[in-house]
Amino acid sequence: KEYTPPSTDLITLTRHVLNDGFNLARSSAASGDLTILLASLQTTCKFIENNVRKASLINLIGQAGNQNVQGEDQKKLDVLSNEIMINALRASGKVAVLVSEEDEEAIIVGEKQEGATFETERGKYCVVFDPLDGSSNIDAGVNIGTIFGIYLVRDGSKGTIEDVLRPGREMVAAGYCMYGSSANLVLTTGNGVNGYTLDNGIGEFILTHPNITLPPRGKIYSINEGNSAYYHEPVLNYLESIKYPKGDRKPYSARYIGSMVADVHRTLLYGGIFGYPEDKKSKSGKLRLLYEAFPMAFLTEQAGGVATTGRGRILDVQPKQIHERCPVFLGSKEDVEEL
Ligand code: AHM
Ligand code: MG
Repeated sequence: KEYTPPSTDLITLTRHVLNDGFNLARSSAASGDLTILLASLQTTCKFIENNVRKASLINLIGQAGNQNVQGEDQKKLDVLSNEIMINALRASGKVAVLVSEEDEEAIIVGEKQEGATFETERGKYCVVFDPLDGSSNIDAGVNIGTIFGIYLVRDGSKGTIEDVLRPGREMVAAGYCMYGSSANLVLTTGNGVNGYTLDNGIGEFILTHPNITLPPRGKIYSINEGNSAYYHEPVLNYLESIKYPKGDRKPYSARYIGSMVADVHRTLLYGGIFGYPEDKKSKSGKLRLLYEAFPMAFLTEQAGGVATTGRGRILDVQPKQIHERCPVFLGSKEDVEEL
């Protein structure tokens, strides 16, 4: 058999952002700043990944003993991941506003924080993030992930909450890192979607999934059907139509992990439809608009798919509050249009 040597010309995430295939035109700022910010986000993902892998060994499994702003019990890994992100992003000097799922208030960088001995330099980006999504899956070792979206502060603004209360279509970049059998960082800066896999040996994210494109139609549906008793009729009718199709179409397969990052990752790669609808119990669904729905909708559209609330384009929703929720359906164009 012929020997195929491993590549000696690796495209790392940083190299890719600096040189290849990236159009940073959507951010009118110098691209160098965004590159530094993305480098800082990469480091946080590696740091979190390292803790996720060791969690069972170093007593990081289980509850932290407090509740977050959504009234949910925080896990130790939630709290740790949040601190990792806030510290790294503040230290980057490139951010003005941070919004985390785990913190009730937005953090305005540059204001002296309680207990801090110095003021952090304020940059021109705002980062909205869920440091560790899919917390209910942590203790079972199922895939979890970090989700982030990035805005540029508005012209003339020094960084206020208004800079993040903007429709998702104004984001300049968005992505997630999935901690699964490998760590995969998937990113868009408004010019398509690329996926990178962490090579733990050299500590770099390597381009492994260039130009991720959703197939126009899939064969998988991903929704928590256990909530059917609460679903509104259009959603129930849609589910019926894919489980008992007419003509020669085959029924769809069900796949639901309960970690948005993992369910969306699979949807981006294999196609199909993912949904967390509004229902009779949860009037706006469960997922958060700013740091769950917007980044995933941005990625989906950039990969050629569609992302809707069921009433309109997710990226056009005007947020009123940083932690508000939003119904989500996203995936292959034909599937979502059919829904
Ligand atoms: P979390 O931010 O508290 O982890 O909740 C968000 C998660 C998503 O990852 C996932 O899509 C959804 O909750 C699953 O919810 P459910 O268990 O109701 O199906
Ligand atoms: Mg979460």
